[in-house]
Amino acid sequence: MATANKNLSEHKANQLPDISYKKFALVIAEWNEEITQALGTGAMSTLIRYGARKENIVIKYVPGSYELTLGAQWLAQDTSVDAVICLGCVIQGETPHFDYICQSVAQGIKDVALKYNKPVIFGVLTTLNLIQAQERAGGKHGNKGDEAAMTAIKMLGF
Ligand code: DLZ
Repeated sequence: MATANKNLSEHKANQLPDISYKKFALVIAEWNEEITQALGTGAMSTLIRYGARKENIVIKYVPGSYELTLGAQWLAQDTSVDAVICLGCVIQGETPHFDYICQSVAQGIKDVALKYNKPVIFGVLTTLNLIQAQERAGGKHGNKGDEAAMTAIKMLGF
């Protein structure tokens, strides 16, 4: 699933909606904290850069990516929240644990989006090693937290 030549942060001029009164909720996994904090910083700076107000952005933490789904559900059920952005980093280990977590969180986030009928964005890195994660959390492949925030903004303009 290569992403060369594709970056979700790209957008056409005047394509984005006014988000100055939109409320965003970030739910961030603490596992692989160095990476997820970088994703969070990227997401925050993109939201602010495109017009969100700091006081309209809530940040919550969960222990690991597996818990992102429930965290997202708790945030999405608040009718004042317009979009939820889930940020995590799952790195493959020696056991099939990786597959179970990735599968669960991807399905779970989709389920929450459909249940609450609002954007719930999958900003979860699923990488083979730490280097791949670093490359996508402010390294040579950009910052996927930034892209997750931009995806939320674009969905609010749907
Ligand atoms: C247990 C676990 C492992 C092995 N690896 C990761 C990981 O790479 N990334 C991540 O976000 N979380 C990991 N976790 C923790 C699980 O997501 C979860 O928090 C625990 O299984 C408790 O439900």
